[in-house]
Amino acid sequence: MTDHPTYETILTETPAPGVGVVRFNRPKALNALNAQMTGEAFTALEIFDRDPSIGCMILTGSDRAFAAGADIKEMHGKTAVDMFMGGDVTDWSRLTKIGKPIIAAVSGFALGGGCEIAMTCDMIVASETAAFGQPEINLGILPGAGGTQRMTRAIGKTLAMEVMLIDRRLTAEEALHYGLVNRVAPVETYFHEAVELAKKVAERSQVAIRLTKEAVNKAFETSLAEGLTYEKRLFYLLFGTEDKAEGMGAFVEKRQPVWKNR
Ligand code: DAK
Repeated sequence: MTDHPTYETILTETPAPGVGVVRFNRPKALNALNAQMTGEAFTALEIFDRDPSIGCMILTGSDRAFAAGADIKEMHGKTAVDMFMGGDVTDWSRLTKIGKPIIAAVSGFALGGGCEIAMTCDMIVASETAAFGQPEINLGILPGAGGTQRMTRAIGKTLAMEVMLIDRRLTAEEALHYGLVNRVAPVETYFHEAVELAKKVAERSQVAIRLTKEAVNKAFETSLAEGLTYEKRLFYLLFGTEDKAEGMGAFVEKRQPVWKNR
C-alpha cells in the first residue's frame, strides 16, 4: 500500500492492482500548473515509482481539462533570472526521471505545459474532447517544457510549426492520426481505457518493462548505432534476471509466467 503525504492540489488512487493514479485537481483554474500542483504531482509519481506494488502510473486531470498550461498568473511576475535559476517552477525534469511507465489520460484542454507534460509521459489515452495545443505564442513566449522538441518529433515539422506559430489546436482524432496519442475513447470511458492499458503494463515483468522504457527513450537521445549498442547491453542484462528464466521457462512448459520482478 502506497503511503502518500497529504496533498492539496492533486488526488491519488489505486483503481486496480499495480496501477497508481495521480489526478490534477485545480478545477476552477482548469488545472493550470502552478508550482504547488506540479511539485505534488511529481512527488506522488516518485512515491509510486518506489512502491514495488505499483507497475504503471496514470497522470490525469478532469473531463474538462487535463491542464490548461502553466499557471500564467504565477508566471506573470517572474523574470528571466527567476526562470533560469529554477526552483519549483522550472524543475519539470523530475518527470523524466520516473523509471516506470506513465500513461497520460487526457480529456479537454491539454495546452502549453499541459500538452508538454502529456507528451513527456510514455503513452497517451485521449477522450474525444481532448484538444492539444501550444498557445504560448499568444503570450509572447515559446513552449519551454519540451514542446518544440517532443511535438515536432511526434507529428513532424510542418504541422508542429502551425501548432506553435499560430496556435493551431489538434483534436483528439487529429492527434491520433498524426501519432501523438495511442488511442481515443468517449469521454465516459477514456479513463477506464487508460486503467486497462496500465493493468497490461503492470502485470508484466517490471524489470523488463523498466529497461524497455529506458531503451525506447534512448532512441530520442542518441544516434542509431549508439542506440543499438545500448539496446544490446540492456538485452544481455535481462538474461541475468530471474524473470527471463521464468518467462522462457513458462513458454517452454506451456504455462503462464509468474513474475518476481527480479
Ligand atoms: N493559467 C492560469 N489560469 C488559467 C489558465 C492558465 N494557463 N487557464 C485557465 N485559467 C483560469 C482562468 O483564468 C479562469 O480563472 P478565473 O478568471 O475564473 O479566476 C479559469 O481558469 C477558467 O478559464 P476561462 O474562463 O478562460 O475558461 P474558457 O473556457 O473561456 O477558456 C481556455 C478556456 C483554456 C481556452 C482559456 O482559459 C485559456 O486560453 N487559457 C490559457 C491557455 C494557455 O495560454 N496556456 C499556455 C500557458 S503558458 C516550463 C514549464 C512550463 C511552461 C514553460 C516552461 N519550464 C519548466 C521551463 C509552460 C508554459 C505555459 O503553459
